[in-house]
Amino acid sequence: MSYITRQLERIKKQNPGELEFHQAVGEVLRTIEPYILSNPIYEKEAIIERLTEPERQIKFRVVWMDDNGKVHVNRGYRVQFNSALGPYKGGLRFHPSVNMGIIKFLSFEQIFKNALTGLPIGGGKGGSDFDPKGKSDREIMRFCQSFMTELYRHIGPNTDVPAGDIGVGAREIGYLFGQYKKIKNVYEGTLTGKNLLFGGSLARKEATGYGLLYITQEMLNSRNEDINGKTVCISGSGNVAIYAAEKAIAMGAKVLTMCDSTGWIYDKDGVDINIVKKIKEENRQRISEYVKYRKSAEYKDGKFEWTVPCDIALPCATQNELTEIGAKNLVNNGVKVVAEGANMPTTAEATEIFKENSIIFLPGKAANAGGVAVSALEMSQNSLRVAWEFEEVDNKLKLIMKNIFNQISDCAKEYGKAEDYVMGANIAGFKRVTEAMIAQGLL
Ligand code: NDP
Ligand code: 2IT
Repeated sequence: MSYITRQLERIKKQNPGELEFHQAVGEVLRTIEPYILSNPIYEKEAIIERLTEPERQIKFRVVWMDDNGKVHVNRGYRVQFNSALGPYKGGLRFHPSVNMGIIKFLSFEQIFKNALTGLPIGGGKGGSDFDPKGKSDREIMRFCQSFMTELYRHIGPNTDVPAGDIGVGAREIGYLFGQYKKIKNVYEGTLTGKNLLFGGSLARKEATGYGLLYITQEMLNSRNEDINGKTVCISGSGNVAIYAAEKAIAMGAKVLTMCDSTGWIYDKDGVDINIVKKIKEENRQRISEYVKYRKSAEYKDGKFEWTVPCDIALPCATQNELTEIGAKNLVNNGVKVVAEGANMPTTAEATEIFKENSIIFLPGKAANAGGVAVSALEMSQNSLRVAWEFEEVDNKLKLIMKNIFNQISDCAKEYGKAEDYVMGANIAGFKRVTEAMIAQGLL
């Protein structure tokens, strides 16, 4: 049995029931297996054992009271996975599906993603099984305050810097920041994605979606192609999806679909992103509202299965949303590119279908790294006590996404499969992190 097979079996045994974590580790280790096996130093240094064991896992009780005086208890999590390259860095997710396996998979992915940005950030992730849907502003505030009343002791600008993810945006970050400041009596950038009034960075809100389009354009450039004139299907209608759509439209593409967890819209004339922003960002409504504003659009209840023909597919909602069914629909309809805005949105089976059909596939840990990259730029601005202009941050983001594409593409070429960006991203991220780990000794 190879070193990798033994490790994968151990990981399953030692982390029972953590399916998404098994999946994320399996995907990384299998794609880089030949590379690891041809470099005996990794086994000698027990690198896989160390890389797959979080430095620290925190799990805590969060008690809060709703507007009717009823008391609720939720679980809070923070997984501080790897600090070889910098303070733990990664978002907080508030969603009823959250459990330790999901936070561990996200945190594990974050290690490699953050390494690819080239910026000094380690990997971490946290969250809660709290469901923000249907809660009042005050309830959200009380939950965030209670969550931070435990989390504050584990984080800090040089230790661990959380940010947003599903269910956590600028409003939640504001409440979390306020409570952190009150308890610690320090005004410091220990969270990113903040309001511009208290240390937030211009272009952070847009960064993940914009970055996704920058790297997609970079990849198309390398093939003498362009986004201009292409059709794009997007899933999700949250932070990542909205700014991916905005940038795709600005680059001359036509966005045909968006969705949420209740249903999806198809606008044959192209999605009007200002309507989506109004519905989602301002009114916090369901995507079904969209058809009230646009005659060219239709709404369908239920899961979006990528049935609308397009050149480029951008899954931007959640993990394992793009299954075999969706992959077959995309392939049959002639999709050319799939780029992941969400974290691990494509199942292993669906990824295989894209591979078999030579569909260009940009994995999330490279393609959605723009968000965390601008978070790292927010940390820099906070340390310097400066605020850069939008254009300056946006230009840095473009450069970072270009560098990421070059790294994963060069790495894919070097290890023999020029178009295999999954392998390219995994090897490039792995090399950076493990080199730092080895240089820092046995930890
Ligand atoms: P948001 O909460 O802003 O939006 C999430 C979107 O996905 C909503 O439209 C939501 O619909 C939909 N969604 C969530 N869960 C499900 C589900 N189980 N089934 C169907 N639809 C679902 O989150 P973000 O846009 O920030 O995050 C989206 C993805 O991008 C996640 O995978 C996240 O980890 C990843 N990501 C986010 C980054 C960021 O900077 N925010 C950076 C890099 C990656 P509904 O409202 O109905 O729940
Ligand atoms: O998955 C991710 O990269 C994020 N949710 C953003 C993390 C961050 O620290 O900005």
